[in-house]
Formats: sequence, structure tokens, C-alpha cells
Amino acid sequence: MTPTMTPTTTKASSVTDATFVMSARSVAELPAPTFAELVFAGKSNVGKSSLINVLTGRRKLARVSATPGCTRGINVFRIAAGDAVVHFVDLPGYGYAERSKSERRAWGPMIEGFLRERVGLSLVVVIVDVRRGLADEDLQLLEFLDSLGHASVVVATKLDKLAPSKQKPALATLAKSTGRKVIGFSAETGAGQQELLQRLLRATLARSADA
Ligand SMILES: Nc1nc2c(ncn2[C@@H]2O[C@H](COP(=O)(O)OP(=O)(O)OP(=O)(O)O)[C@@H](O)[C@H]2O)c(=O)[nH]1
Ligand SMILES: [Mg+2]
Repeated sequence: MTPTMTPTTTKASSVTDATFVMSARSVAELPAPTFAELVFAGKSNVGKSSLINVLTGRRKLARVSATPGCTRGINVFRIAAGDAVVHFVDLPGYGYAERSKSERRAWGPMIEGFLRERVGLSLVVVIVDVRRGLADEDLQLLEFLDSLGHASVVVATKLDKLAPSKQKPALATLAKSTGRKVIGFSAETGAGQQELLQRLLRATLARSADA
């Protein structure tokens, strides 16, 4: 099935509806790729679920926890913004040592399978903690996305935890080491929210133009 999207404008930047669709334990369980998928990936506890809640304006849409490893399955949300309807996909975080061995072994193939197989995939948002910079897994993920030809954007979150004078240099360092644009973000202050929403909308429009 071809993913269908019918956005007609880039003006609308706010989410008008957001609902939880499902939590899948495997790629096979996921719904048919009817909607363009915007995917959120990154290390455990960086703030992926918090970012989804801020973007959608729903405080409790995605479960957030101070304990790493909160998001276990592939969580899918249906999001309406203006004329566009897309799926946000919250992936379980990587690099969480406390997971059981079998869970850690299952993570790689599940995410790899997801990134290889989902034909509706429009953009992968790779989220890093601005204070911690890039982990090996982040770089590997970015390389993997490039090899698959998937568009990606790096978001450096928890910006509020850095002194204002340190924010720009930290973002510049990340941009240099990833070789791509980095959007600074904070779930606490809402910084970067509009810029990221615009980027997500552009990705869905680009996809619908391709279809
Ligand atoms: N100060 C600050 N705290 C944040 C921000 N984003 C997330 N947090 C906190 O970081 C912790 C982890 O947030 P989550 O959104 O659950 O992180 P996650 O990446 O979804 O974590 P997993 O599902 O375990 O992979 C929570 O205690 C959040 O409140 C932010 O921008 N600023
Ligand atoms: Mg999470």
C-alpha cells in the first residue's frame, strides 16, 4: 500500500489532535503503513517521550519516567496538524544496560527491521542530550539511516540544563560532529518546538510530493 498524505499547506504548525494507536513488540504487529511516519529515536532517558508530549501539547500522551528504559515497545501515535495526518513513532531507547539480556538482544534487530521495512518512514529524529553529546550508538544510527537513504535530523534536548552562554557552542559542536543541522530543544521551556514542528511538516510534505 502506498502511504497517503494530503497536506495542502505549510502554514499550520500546531497539532490539532493526538491519539495513542498502539504499542507493538515487533515490526510485524505494526499497522499497515497508511500514514507517513515520523520516528523518534535516541538513547534511553534522553527525553524522546517528553519531546513527543511537548510537540503534541498533550502532557500524558507518551509515558515519561526518570528511570531509563521506560518506553519498551514501538509506540505509535496518530497526529493531526492542519491538513496533515501522520504517525509519530516513539522507539524504545538504546544503550540501557539494565535491560535484560534477551531484551537488549531483541532491540537491535527490532529497530533495524523497523528502519529497513517501514515504507512510510519520512524522517527520523535522532535525539541526544545536549549535555552529553553523541554516543557511539547515535553515530552508528545516523550512518545506518544515511545508508538506507532516510532523512534524519538531530535534536539536542534538555537545553534548559545548560547555561545560556553554553548552549550555542554545544549545538555547534554537535552540528560539526554529526555533519548536519542540529535543533536545540527543551521540554521544560518549549525551546525549539516550532522549528522542529516545521521540520516535521516539511518532511511529510516532501513525502506526499514524492508519492
Ligand atoms: N530538564 C529537562 N528534563 C527533561 C527534558 N526532557 C526530558 N526530561 C526528563 O528526562 C527524563 C526522561 O524523559 P523521557 O521522556 O521519559 O525519556 P525517554 O528518552 O523517552 O526515555 P526511555 O523511554 O526510557 O528511552 C524524565 O525525568 C523527564 O522529565 C528536558 O528538556 N529538560
Ligand atoms: Mg520513552
